[in-house]
Amino acid sequence: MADIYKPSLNKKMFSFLVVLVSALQVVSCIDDSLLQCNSSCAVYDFKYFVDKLLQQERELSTYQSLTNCSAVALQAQIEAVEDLAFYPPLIYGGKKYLIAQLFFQTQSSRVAITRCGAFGGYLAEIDDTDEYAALKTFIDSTPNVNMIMISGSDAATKGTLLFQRTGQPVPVIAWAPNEPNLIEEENCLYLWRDFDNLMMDDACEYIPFDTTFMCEIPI
Ligand SMILES: [Ca+2]
Ligand SMILES: [Ca+2]
Repeated sequence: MADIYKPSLNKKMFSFLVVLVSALQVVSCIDDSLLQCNSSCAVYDFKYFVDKLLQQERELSTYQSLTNCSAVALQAQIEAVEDLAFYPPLIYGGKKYLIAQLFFQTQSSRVAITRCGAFGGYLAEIDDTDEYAALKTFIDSTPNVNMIMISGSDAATKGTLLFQRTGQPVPVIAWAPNEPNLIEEENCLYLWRDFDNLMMDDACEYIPFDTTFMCEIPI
């Protein structure tokens, strides 16, 4: 029987567990009253999300060694978690783009980068105007979101945006009206749906209600 095990699978399993732990940490910080949420407020249905993760953790624990079948099953489990945590994806240019559902948002660009990495990617990097146009259409088709964190930070030098992953300059800039503010703590780059998905700078460590992040994952 052909051996379909790949070295990256162990990494993916580890990444999955990172996501699991992150999600449980999020839940551990929320008020108990939110756990009473039911399907009438699905956006914050943490209990459903946690139950699914725990169920999948139990199934993962049965994989003492990776056989052909369990490797396929594990990939299916990872994709199931992806479906829970993100809105339906965009496939463009050999990449998968994922916008985190609002209950999976984070209050830190560092955590957002970790969560994208857990799924094999990074904060979305707009490399050219075609990619930017595709992402604008994608955001317009995604419900409930307004500000979407993408890759880009000027924490090192105010006014000079660099991709966090590579340190390279952000090549496409299209500011929304009155942006960038260049306020000291506004070091991260966002797309702003209310302004035709033009760009704004805002804080990396504070995310209001309708803000989330977008991952880009090579496929
Ligand atoms: Ca890109
Ligand atoms: Ca700003």
